[in-house]
Amino acid sequence: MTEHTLTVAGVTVDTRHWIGGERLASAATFTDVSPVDGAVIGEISRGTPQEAEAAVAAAKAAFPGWAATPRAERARLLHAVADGVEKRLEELAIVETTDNGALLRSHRRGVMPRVAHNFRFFADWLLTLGHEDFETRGHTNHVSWDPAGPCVLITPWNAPLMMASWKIAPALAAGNTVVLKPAEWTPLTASLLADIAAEAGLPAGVLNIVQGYGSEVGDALTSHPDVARISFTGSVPTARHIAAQAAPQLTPLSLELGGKSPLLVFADADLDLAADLAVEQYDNAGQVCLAATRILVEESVAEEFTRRFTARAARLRQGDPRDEATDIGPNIHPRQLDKIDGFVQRALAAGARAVVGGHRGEGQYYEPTLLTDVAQDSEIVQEEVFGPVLTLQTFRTEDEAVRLADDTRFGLAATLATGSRERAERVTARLVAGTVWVNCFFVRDLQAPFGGSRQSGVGREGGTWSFDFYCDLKNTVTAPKGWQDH
Ligand code: TXE
Repeated sequence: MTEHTLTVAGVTVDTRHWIGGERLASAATFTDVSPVDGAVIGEISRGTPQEAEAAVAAAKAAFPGWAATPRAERARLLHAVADGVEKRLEELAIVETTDNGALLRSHRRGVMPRVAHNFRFFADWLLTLGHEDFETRGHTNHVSWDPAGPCVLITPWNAPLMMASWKIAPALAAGNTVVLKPAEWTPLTASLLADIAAEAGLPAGVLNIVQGYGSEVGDALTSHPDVARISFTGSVPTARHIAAQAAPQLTPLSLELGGKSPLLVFADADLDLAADLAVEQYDNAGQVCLAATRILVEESVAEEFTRRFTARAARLRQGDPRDEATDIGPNIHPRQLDKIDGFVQRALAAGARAVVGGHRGEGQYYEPTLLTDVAQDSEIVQEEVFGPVLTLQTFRTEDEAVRLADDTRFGLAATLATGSRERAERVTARLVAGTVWVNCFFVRDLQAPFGGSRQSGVGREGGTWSFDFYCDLKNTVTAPKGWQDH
């Protein structure tokens, strides 16, 4: 360990920013704490507006060179980043688990392979990105995808490297340069990614990372006139603030925000599958924007569904996320835990009944919880808890199910459990949601659009939609004749 590094499970992590291909330390630091056991991991450079400014300047300086780099070369470098992620997969997995408390087994087998895949996917897509030509009155209209410029990417703590790669890969593939601001609760894997990118040969200034608090470095990034795009994943209030900062420059925004998604269980469903889908919503201790946290069950099967759900919930093992046998780890921060418990205790005081859980666990753990006897307009049904807390309501008709499912200010996702294809098609067509899962959950092809409606977000990413966002589309109209050269 040196003054500017720390060690997590034998892995050395640089605690400084990564700007213009160099490490840069701030005068001040903030303390990174592990949610696994509350232990201090170390001190991280606490960015200032000056460092944010330096990062944007580095991204701006690197932009012309990177934008002019042939696509095949950009794709090769992104594949080299993916190679580095795969080579250091075990290290990334243990560091991420220590930093954010999500399960090591998920990081090893699901999340980190997906991080590498994000880089490969957008590298390959770049090579297929075509040009389109139209003709009008003999004039060709040639549509091209130009890189937009420096992009600011702001990521949350619930899936730190996953979210970072989901934004960095398409932004860089499109020929943009990037300033990443990771969440202050989970700064570590972004720093490892800087090492990986440098080893892969990514030119200096193409990827820059500023650590620190959103409230301290955020405005300098999001109000900067040289920033061409802002992509943000996080909370609705922060999104509103960022949108206001970006408004004077009219900087295009991609916002992926919270959710309060429903799981609709119809009487014709396979109830074992429905119960499996319901307990799956406790994944990552409920800190998943897509989680179907409102279970809506047809009244005639509610009792049987609840019986099967509680049996499964009782078998869940809560504990150290580094242990392969653990199903539910800790929540990210004492502040989040207070927030979760506040929601639950207010709901109980308002007359809700805890079918499962309803309390804090040891340390930074919250018991998996299922609340019933909740009103549709109550806080617990309307607000995102972001913890292992589900509600259960019943319905009698399909109309009622759709009405309850749709009655929030969010529109991120919905999950249906039904044995009827016709019903699935009917209900899906009526729901407002960016993603609908039918008898499954969480599976998603990267070619498909991802994002939310209403206050769950603005815009879609994935496949061609990512390139739509990270590119300036240009139409060049050329006259049929008049050339002087030969
Ligand atoms: O989010 P913030 P918080 C929801 C979830 C959670 C709640 C609060 O309901 O309980 O948000 O979490 C950066 N300018 N989600 O407070 O503040 C911040 O540093 C620029 C859902 O952690 O939105 C971090 O990098 N950036 C969600 C990022 O924004 C700013 C994931 C997210 O933090 C900033 C996370 C500013 N002024 C929380 N202020 C999802 N959609 O998955 C903060 N940030």
